[in-house]
Amino acid sequence: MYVKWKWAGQLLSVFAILHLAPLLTSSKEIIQPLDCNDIHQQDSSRPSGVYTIYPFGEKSAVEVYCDMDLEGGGWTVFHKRVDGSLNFYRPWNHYKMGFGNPNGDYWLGLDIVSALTSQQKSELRVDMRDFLGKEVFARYSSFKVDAECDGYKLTIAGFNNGGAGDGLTYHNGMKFSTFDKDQDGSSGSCAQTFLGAFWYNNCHHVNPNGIYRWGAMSTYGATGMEWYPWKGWGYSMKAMSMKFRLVQ
Ligand SMILES: [Ca+2]
Repeated sequence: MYVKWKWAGQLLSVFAILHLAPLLTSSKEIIQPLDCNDIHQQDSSRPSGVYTIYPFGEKSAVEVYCDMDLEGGGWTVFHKRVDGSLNFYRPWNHYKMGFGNPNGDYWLGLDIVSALTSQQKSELRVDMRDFLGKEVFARYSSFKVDAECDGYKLTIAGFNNGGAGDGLTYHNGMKFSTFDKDQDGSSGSCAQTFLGAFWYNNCHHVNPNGIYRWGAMSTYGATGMEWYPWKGWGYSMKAMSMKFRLVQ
């Protein structure tokens, strides 16, 4: 008798799993987040870390680092350099598609940044740290990156100083350039000269994708991960990150 009831119980369990599984899956699909702000809105107690977002719908899962601490959280981090372990001197296609690991050094990709900042009004925050542990930031109340057919043009406004100074207004309105795609405001190639990839003008006040150089170095000027208004062109940061968030 006992055995019979045990079988019946197992059959009931199988029945429940088979019939509930589609319901569980579909409820999951409904809450697929577009960006880190969506994740934060769903549950504001979630900590900073790596999450999955769906910037182009249900088949576009991508790993991203979300900052849930700064100024209330909800920031989608699209550029992060913490230890120099990753080479950022890369071609156009890498900057378009993204590279690295969001647990460490990485670049999310211009297609995603463009899609998310074009759909909704966004703000930008850039954080940086020197080798003595001092931290500063720059914030911009408006940040947009156009589509690839428009050269991923940068539009930025509303500077707010967190100690770093305004390094990005000089780059406003510029298209993105890499060593194999020159769209800068110089007769030469800024990406090749300064060993990075950015919205170069003629050429830069900041070089977040420059080479990792462990602080001050006078040779090969302006090729490091610099932020000129804070430390000049001869000092490469220990860490830097760039992040955006929906403006409510
Ligand atoms: Ca040029």
